[in-house]
Amino acid sequence: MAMESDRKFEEVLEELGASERSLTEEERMSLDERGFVVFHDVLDDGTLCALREKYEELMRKEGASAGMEVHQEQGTRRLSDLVNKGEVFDAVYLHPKVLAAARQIIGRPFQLSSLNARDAIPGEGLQALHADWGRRRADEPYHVCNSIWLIDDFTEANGATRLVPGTHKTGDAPADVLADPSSPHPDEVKLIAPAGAVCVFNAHVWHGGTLNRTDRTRRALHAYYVAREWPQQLNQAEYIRKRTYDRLSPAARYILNV
Ligand SMILES: O=C(O)CCC(=O)C(=O)O
Repeated sequence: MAMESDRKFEEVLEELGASERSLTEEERMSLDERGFVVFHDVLDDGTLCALREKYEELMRKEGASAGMEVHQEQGTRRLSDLVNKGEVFDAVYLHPKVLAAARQIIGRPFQLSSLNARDAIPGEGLQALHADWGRRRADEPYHVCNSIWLIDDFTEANGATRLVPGTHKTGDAPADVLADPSSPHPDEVKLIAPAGAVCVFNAHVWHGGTLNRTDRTRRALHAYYVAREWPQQLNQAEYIRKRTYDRLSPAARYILNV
């Protein structure tokens, strides 16, 4: 018999439009086998424009403290706690297809862990391959799912994220098994797609930002989810602002765990 918490979770997803039918068989298979899937044209031009404007407005407003609620990183601009920084972000972390993919990966009730932004500035951005979780035993379920929302085109040259397909199944942390996790990996693939696409990935997959060799920045949002029994990257209940809480539906509040 389904537990009460599972039933509630299923109701919430249904209410937010995420159901069995949200993903094709091929998309489900890609998530299981490769560990990621790319959805194209998720953001229309108007939304992209609004997101870019808000992104730059927040960068101007927050200056040197931008990103500090979660993480600041040399050579990048980062923003955190976007749940509370604009209604335009609601449709990102509550997107039905993304929630359906997170369900497929995590397989049990989950919550938003954090909603952040990252862009690699020209000449910067190379990250070591990493997973967003430590080592995982073979009998452990997957705990985390991440999604990268392309606010600019991701190209071969501008610091597109690399992912190593299938590595979620190894349970290994790249730093433990690779001589140099910053070097190119023979099996890595780059996320090359136009702005408006979203890559949802099993966050146990080895991945990382690459070097931006262009003269323009490369912006992305990261909506990150974690199984409900684990702490969030940003404690949403601690950070939630009244005006955010008031505009959200009970289902959205459930995803935030507020
Ligand atoms: O922005 C990217 O390309 C990936 C970022 C990432 O994996 C991280 O910051 O942990």
